[in-house]
Amino acid sequence: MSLSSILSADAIDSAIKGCQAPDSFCPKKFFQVCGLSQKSPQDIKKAFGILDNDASGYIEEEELKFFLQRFTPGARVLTDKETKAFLVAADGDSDGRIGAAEFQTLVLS
Ligand SMILES: [Ca+2]
Repeated sequence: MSLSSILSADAIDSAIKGCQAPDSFCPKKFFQVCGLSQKSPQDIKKAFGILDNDASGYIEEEELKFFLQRFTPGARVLTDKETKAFLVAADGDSDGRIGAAEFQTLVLS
Protein backbone atom coordinates (compact mmCIF):
# COMPACT_ATOMS: atom_id res chain seq x y z
CA MET A 1 0.00 0.00 0.00
CA SER A 2 1.35 3.38 -0.94
CA LEU A 3 -0.07 6.89 -1.02
CA SER A 4 -0.19 6.75 -4.82
CA SER A 5 -2.98 4.18 -4.53
CA ILE A 6 -5.10 6.82 -2.74
CA LEU A 7 -3.98 10.02 -4.52
CA SER A 8 -3.30 10.83 -8.16
CA ALA A 9 0.34 11.05 -9.25
CA ASP A 10 -0.24 14.53 -10.72
CA ALA A 11 -1.72 15.87 -7.49
CA ILE A 12 1.18 14.44 -5.45
CA ASP A 13 3.60 16.01 -7.89
CA SER A 14 1.97 19.45 -7.59
CA ALA A 15 1.92 19.25 -3.80
CA ILE A 16 5.62 18.32 -3.62
CA LYS A 17 6.58 21.01 -6.14
CA GLY A 18 4.68 23.59 -4.09
CA CYS A 19 7.01 23.16 -1.12
CA GLN A 20 10.43 22.53 -2.62
CA ALA A 21 12.07 25.46 -0.84
CA PRO A 22 13.09 24.73 2.76
CA ASP A 23 10.62 26.17 5.29
CA SER A 24 7.89 26.62 2.63
CA PHE A 25 5.89 23.57 3.73
CA CYS A 26 2.35 24.25 4.96
CA PRO A 27 0.39 21.14 6.05
CA LYS A 28 -3.08 22.54 5.23
CA LYS A 29 -2.03 23.68 1.78
CA PHE A 30 -0.25 20.39 1.12
CA PHE A 31 -3.28 18.28 2.06
CA GLN A 32 -5.48 20.39 -0.21
CA VAL A 33 -3.16 20.31 -3.23
CA CYS A 34 -2.38 16.58 -2.95
CA GLY A 35 -6.13 15.90 -2.78
CA LEU A 36 -6.24 14.19 0.62
CA SER A 37 -8.62 16.84 2.02
CA GLN A 38 -11.23 15.72 -0.52
CA LYS A 39 -10.93 12.01 0.29
CA SER A 40 -13.22 9.87 2.42
CA PRO A 41 -12.47 9.32 6.13
CA GLN A 42 -11.51 5.72 5.23
CA ASP A 43 -8.92 6.92 2.72
CA ILE A 44 -7.55 9.46 5.20
CA LYS A 45 -7.22 6.64 7.71
CA LYS A 46 -5.32 4.56 5.14
CA ALA A 47 -2.99 7.49 4.50
CA PHE A 48 -2.42 7.79 8.25
CA GLY A 49 -1.46 4.10 8.37
CA ILE A 50 1.15 4.66 5.65
CA LEU A 51 2.58 7.74 7.37
CA ASP A 52 2.76 5.81 10.66
CA ASN A 53 5.75 3.94 9.28
CA ASP A 54 6.45 1.83 12.38
CA ALA A 55 2.73 1.07 12.92
CA SER A 56 2.81 2.43 16.48
CA GLY A 57 -0.64 4.00 16.05
CA TYR A 58 0.87 7.48 16.09
CA ILE A 59 2.87 9.65 13.74
CA GLU A 60 5.89 10.69 15.79
CA GLU A 61 8.29 13.55 15.18
CA GLU A 62 10.85 11.25 13.53
CA GLU A 63 8.22 10.05 11.06
CA LEU A 64 7.00 13.58 10.37
CA LYS A 65 10.47 14.60 9.30
CA PHE A 66 10.23 12.14 6.39
CA PHE A 67 6.62 13.02 5.62
CA LEU A 68 7.26 14.24 2.03
CA GLN A 69 9.28 11.12 1.20
CA ARG A 70 6.25 8.94 1.91
CA PHE A 71 4.63 10.71 -1.04
CA THR A 72 7.67 10.81 -3.34
CA PRO A 73 10.84 8.91 -2.36
CA GLY A 74 13.12 11.63 -3.81
CA ALA A 75 11.46 14.50 -1.94
CA ARG A 76 13.35 16.50 0.69
CA VAL A 77 13.09 15.97 4.45
CA LEU A 78 11.21 18.60 6.44
CA THR A 79 13.32 21.11 8.34
CA ASP A 80 13.21 21.04 12.16
CA LYS A 81 11.13 24.21 12.08
CA GLU A 82 8.59 22.68 9.67
CA THR A 83 8.45 19.42 11.62
CA LYS A 84 7.77 21.26 14.89
CA ALA A 85 5.13 23.53 13.31
CA PHE A 86 3.42 20.50 11.72
CA LEU A 87 3.35 18.69 15.05
CA VAL A 88 1.96 21.71 16.91
CA ALA A 89 -0.75 22.21 14.23
CA ALA A 90 -1.96 18.61 14.53
CA ASP A 91 -1.30 17.70 18.15
CA GLY A 92 -4.57 18.69 19.82
CA ASP A 93 -3.85 16.93 23.14
CA SER A 94 -0.17 18.01 23.25
CA ASP A 95 1.25 14.52 23.79
CA GLY A 96 3.99 15.13 21.24
CA ARG A 97 2.66 12.79 18.54
CA ILE A 98 -0.22 12.67 16.07
CA GLY A 99 -3.04 10.17 16.52
CA ALA A 100 -5.45 9.06 13.77
CA ALA A 101 -8.24 11.39 14.95
CA GLU A 102 -5.86 14.36 15.18
CA PHE A 103 -4.58 13.61 11.70
CA GLN A 104 -8.12 13.50 10.32
CA THR A 105 -8.99 16.82 11.98
CA LEU A 106 -5.93 18.51 10.48
CA VAL A 107 -6.49 17.08 7.00
CA LEU A 108 -10.14 18.21 6.95
CA SER A 109 -9.53 21.58 8.61
CA1 LIG B 1 4.57 5.82 14.57
